[in-house]
Amino acid sequence: MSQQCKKAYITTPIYYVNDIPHIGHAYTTIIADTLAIYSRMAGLDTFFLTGTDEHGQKIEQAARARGKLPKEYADEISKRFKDLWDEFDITYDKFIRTTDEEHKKGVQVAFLKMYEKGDIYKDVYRGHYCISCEAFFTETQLVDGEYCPECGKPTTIVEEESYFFRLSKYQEPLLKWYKENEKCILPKTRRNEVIRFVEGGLEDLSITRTSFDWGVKLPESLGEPEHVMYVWLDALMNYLTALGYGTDEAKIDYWPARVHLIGKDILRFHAVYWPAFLMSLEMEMPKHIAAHGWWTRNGEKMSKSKGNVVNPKEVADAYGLENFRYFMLREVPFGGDGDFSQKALMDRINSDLGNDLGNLLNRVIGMSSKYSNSKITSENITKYYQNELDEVYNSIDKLEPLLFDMQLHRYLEELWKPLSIANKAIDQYKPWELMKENKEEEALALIGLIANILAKVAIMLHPVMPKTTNKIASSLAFEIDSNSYNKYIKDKELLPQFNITKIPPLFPRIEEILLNEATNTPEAKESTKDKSKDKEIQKCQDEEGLITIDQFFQTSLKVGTVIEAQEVKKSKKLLKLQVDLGEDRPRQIIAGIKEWYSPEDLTGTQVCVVANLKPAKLMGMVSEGMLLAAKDSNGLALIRPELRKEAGTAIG
Ligand code: ME8
Repeated sequence: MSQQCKKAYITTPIYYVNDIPHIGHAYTTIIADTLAIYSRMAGLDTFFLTGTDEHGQKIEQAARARGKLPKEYADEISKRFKDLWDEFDITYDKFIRTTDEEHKKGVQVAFLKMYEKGDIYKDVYRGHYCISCEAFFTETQLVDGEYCPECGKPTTIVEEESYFFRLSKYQEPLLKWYKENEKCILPKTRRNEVIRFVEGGLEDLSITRTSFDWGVKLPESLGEPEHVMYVWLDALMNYLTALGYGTDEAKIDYWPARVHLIGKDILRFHAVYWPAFLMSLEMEMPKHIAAHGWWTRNGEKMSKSKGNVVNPKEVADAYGLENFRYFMLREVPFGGDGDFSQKALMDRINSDLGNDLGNLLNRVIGMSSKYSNSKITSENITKYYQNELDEVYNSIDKLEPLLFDMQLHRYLEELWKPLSIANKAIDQYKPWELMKENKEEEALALIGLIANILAKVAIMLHPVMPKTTNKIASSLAFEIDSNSYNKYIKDKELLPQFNITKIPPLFPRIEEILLNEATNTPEAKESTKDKSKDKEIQKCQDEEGLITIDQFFQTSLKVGTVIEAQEVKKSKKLLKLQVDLGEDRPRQIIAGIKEWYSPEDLTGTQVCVVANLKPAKLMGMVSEGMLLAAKDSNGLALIRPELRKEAGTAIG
């Protein structure tokens, strides 16, 4: 996205209403929202579109399965999406539904235009259709002659009269477009994939169906009441109809889109069909089609039937919406897949947000109140700390291109450098010592430097964490808007003299995982009951021998102090231990270590204990834990902490 363009039209996919929103939908929407907030702050005339995709066989079937009419069902689920985005303060300018009358009219206008141009013709479609992906496949594309190559579900054989779009005609123009526009598809690796796919040859695309009727009808003038439009033609057109294409074109100037944000699953539709439709309609090409990767759970694709769907609202409620936004954008390189882990989320909050950002603000608040009556001045910063300031600008200048190239994780990584410069400067110059040495001017300039760094970081972090950064700004007595963006980022001005206000800590430390595994929909919880999830985890372990970090942290490992050890009579192997784990009473642990340790060897020493095992009975005695040990051909050795640690200290 370049700055020369004054308009920024940003879109998410329109989501199918066959399923309620999950973390993947939230991810796309949050990225788009971040770009939209940034664009507005940077003074671009921004239009941010999201919505729901409501037609097609999949939705018709989903409605029928619930005994509902398609529209009634679509109304319900579409509202769930809209309500969630409203609750998440998503700053969309329009929420489009493909059942909107203007949309349907716009699609018909486009169909007629392509038809009159000779790009649409009538024939018979014979082939395979995947209802789940709403996509056609040739015999050779299928897996084992029957299954969808995208989702693995069985396809159905379709033979029906259909209108076709001359996709083959656009093969060369498409290749030309990809080759001449290096950034038309982001990340670039995806562009290469698309080029290879198109070079493999494009067949004309069936764009109407007659075997069901939940879709946009063909234009009346064609006299084909039996036909409804292919759901992807209908859906893709939303990007134009939302601007009034074919009806009231007041907003059409927002076209071309600056960026269509999508998941990698729907790249072919956006990077092949959509530009071909646009060429046929003689509309400009979008600037970027940006495809992000896939969020998984324990390495598996999320799906209701597997019971592993992460509910974004539950995560946001537990960990804070803006923390969740930060995590999603920071954790995974754009385009790559990411496994959702609460441990990783917790670490980002405690470390990046709490330690690096929150503590810095606390330090400024504390130091300014102690040394300067909460007054900040930027007066002498350049005199003492020009180098630090230069380094800060060096990072800040790199940010905008990273954002508009969708390198959001790198954007945040780079944005954290000024924070580290600030934290380092405090440790290096030690304002408390400067004060002792009567170098007050230098000390206050340092506090001013830190406040200015925080202000600049807050502005650039604002699109990701709008409310949190507003709180930082209000503590530093300024407001985040286009004005301050221009002043403090573009023009590199420093803050004027002002008073700092103390605010409560922004990122209270999170000590334990806040959601149990039931971050699921009620349906998913149902399916968890039948142990399908356990089976999936088991499968993941069996196939790859790997576990996720969340699985690891399900095991509670603790340091224990052996306060008593006895032999178990009549047993060659067992010792009975009383182990202090820092709890209100010691645990009894029956351990098979008699061959290698005597009771005297153990009393008073420390061991590592699996502390959350179900108690088991060994020779009639309850054992409330297990010791960690390593055994090879030379015998067994207990695993112990290198240095003495308090009984009950967690290991991990
Ligand atoms: O495809 N990880 O709608 P859809 C990351 N209606 N992103 C995910 C995800 C995951 N696990 N699951 C879903 C459709 N997404 C069509 C789009 S547009 C003209 C029509 C996100 O409800 C991702 O952006 O299946 C993906 O592209 C989109 O949701 C698919 O949503």
